[in-house]
Amino acid sequence: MSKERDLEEFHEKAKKYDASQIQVLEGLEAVRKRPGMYIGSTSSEGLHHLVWEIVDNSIDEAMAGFATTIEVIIEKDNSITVTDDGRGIPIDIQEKTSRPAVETVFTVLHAGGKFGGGGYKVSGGLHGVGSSVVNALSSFLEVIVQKNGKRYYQKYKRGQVLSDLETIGKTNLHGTTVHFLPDPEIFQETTVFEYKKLTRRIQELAFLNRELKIAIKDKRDDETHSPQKDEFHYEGGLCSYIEFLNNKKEVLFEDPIYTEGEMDGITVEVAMQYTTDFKNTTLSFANNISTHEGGTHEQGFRTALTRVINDYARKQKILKENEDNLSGEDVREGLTAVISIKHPDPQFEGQTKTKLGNSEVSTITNRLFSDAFQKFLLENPKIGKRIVEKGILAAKARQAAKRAREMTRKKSGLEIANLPGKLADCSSNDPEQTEIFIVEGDSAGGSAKSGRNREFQAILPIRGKILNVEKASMEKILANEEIRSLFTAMGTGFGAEFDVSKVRYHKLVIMTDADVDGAHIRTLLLTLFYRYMRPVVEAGYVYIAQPPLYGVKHGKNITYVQPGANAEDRLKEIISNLSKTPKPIIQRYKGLGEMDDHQLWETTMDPENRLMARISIEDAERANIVFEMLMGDSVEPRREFIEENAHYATLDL
Ligand code: TSJ
Repeated sequence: MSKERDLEEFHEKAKKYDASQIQVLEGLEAVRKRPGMYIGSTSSEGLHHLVWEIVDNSIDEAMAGFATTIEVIIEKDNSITVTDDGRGIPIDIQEKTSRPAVETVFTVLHAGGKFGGGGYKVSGGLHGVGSSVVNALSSFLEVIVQKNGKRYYQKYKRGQVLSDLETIGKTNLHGTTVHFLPDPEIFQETTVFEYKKLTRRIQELAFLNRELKIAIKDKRDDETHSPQKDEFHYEGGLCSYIEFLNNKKEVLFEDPIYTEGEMDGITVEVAMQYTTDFKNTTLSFANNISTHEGGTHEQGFRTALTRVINDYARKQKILKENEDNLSGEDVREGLTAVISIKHPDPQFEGQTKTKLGNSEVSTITNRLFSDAFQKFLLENPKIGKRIVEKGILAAKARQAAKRAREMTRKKSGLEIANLPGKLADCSSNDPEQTEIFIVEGDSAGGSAKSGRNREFQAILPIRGKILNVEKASMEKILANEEIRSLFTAMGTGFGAEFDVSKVRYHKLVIMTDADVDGAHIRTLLLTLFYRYMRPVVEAGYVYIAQPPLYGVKHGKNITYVQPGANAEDRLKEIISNLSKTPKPIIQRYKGLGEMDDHQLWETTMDPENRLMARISIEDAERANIVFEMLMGDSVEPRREFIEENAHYATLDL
């Protein structure tokens, strides 16, 4: 069975994660002294957290393919019982401790990595403090393991072993049962569980793991509680989740679009469906943990969604040549999507540690989803058309709203006064029409200023030298006057206040020389955008100007050779088509400074003739990697690296 082979393969891979499996042994006393350190708080939140610490282990067993059924019971006394039908926690005596493995699970604080190893783990990042913490914070905890034809039992009190592991009978069943009572000495605010709160997450787990059957039972029967139970099993998995979320909403097409794929040991699942309303609901998960703050999986999905829809709209000619691409926001209007990835080593970042950080995930999600979605659109042209038309409608509404706002908010004197002195702004203040060129060097900046169309093109010269300090740290770069000017000119604010909707130009064009230093400055700027203006990159607002490589002068005429594939062949062809007299003069442009203002306009800035490369989030991400490399110590690989990586896909605009 391929599932088993996959698992075997995975175990091999998992061995490489040895470093993360280092166990820090510490007494459970520490946990009782500072419970907040281990479970966040001792309020109702922390109390419920105990349940997830236990349930997560059963989920891990299910994700590994060994358990299918989990039951959670709130007992009459507000103790909790969790049961699964997995392999049962190992009971064999460990060499290191001379104790049964199961005892170690409950009595030794495991920091990072987990006993048993391998498999995708819920506990991979956010949790990971585990069952011993629950044990330490419980008045009592009992475990029953069923395996090898026997039933084993052990009990603990506030983390201390009460009796050795014992055999309490025979059985053909297999699985683990844990029963614990949270210690009121620790949970002084409340020890009462909320059925609803537990049920919400249990249902979510059922949506995320379609093989899983998970039940919850409330046995309490008092003034405030009556017995009740629920059972969840969704064979439709994420599609069932979408249907649940879109219940009561009008949908654009019947069945949710679903894709599932695997790459480099990372599995990616996406389900989505459009509704006729305006809201976008995107839920994302990594190893069953909700990633509220988003992250690389959402990023990869969004980029792919926007690109695939625009490509499709162009190919099908639903979007005309003279019309702009649909923005990310446009194509997400009315979208309900659930993204769920499983990763052997998820990295959680952000303020609440609910943002997925693994950079490789954005490319993988992008690729897997792109391929599947592209295929879907080709096979379902009616739905494809409906999706594109919905996006076009969203774009029109957005433009109309913007025009209305522009009417009431004309450029005020104050705004101009606040703009940086170096900036030669344009006269239009419609961001959809306007462009800002960031130009390397004052002399090229001068040519650009006099060559531009001042109606819609703004110029901000950047002094290359200041930036071109090898090993300049991001802090230094941010302290740079001209970089700050750039943020001011963009109008988006900075850091936490960053607001992409305030952007003053929808095209931000980096114009640097076609040499190593130029590539370097470009890398720095792209890194800067990637880290601090990411939404601007995601929206597809960042471009790289493509000045010509050659000019062939023949009498009064100049023919230019644009960069791209076969540039040299194209040069030869131009020359061979010219008469010998006067003799053609070939000029190779190394810097922008070699062109006068008119040439710069004609070749590089005029929307009618120019070639620009639009920067995708992946391009910017690559620049970020190059930048990291630049921060390294040796100089030569650094230079080589810049030269090798300074290629970007070109696109006719
Ligand atoms: F962690 C815990 F003790 F709190 C707990 C663990 C609680 C509950 C309700 C279930 C579990 C649990 C653990 N369910 N299934 C497992 N599986 C293992 O620990 C296990 C079994 C076999 C092997 C093996 O390699 O043979 C490895 C593992 C990790």
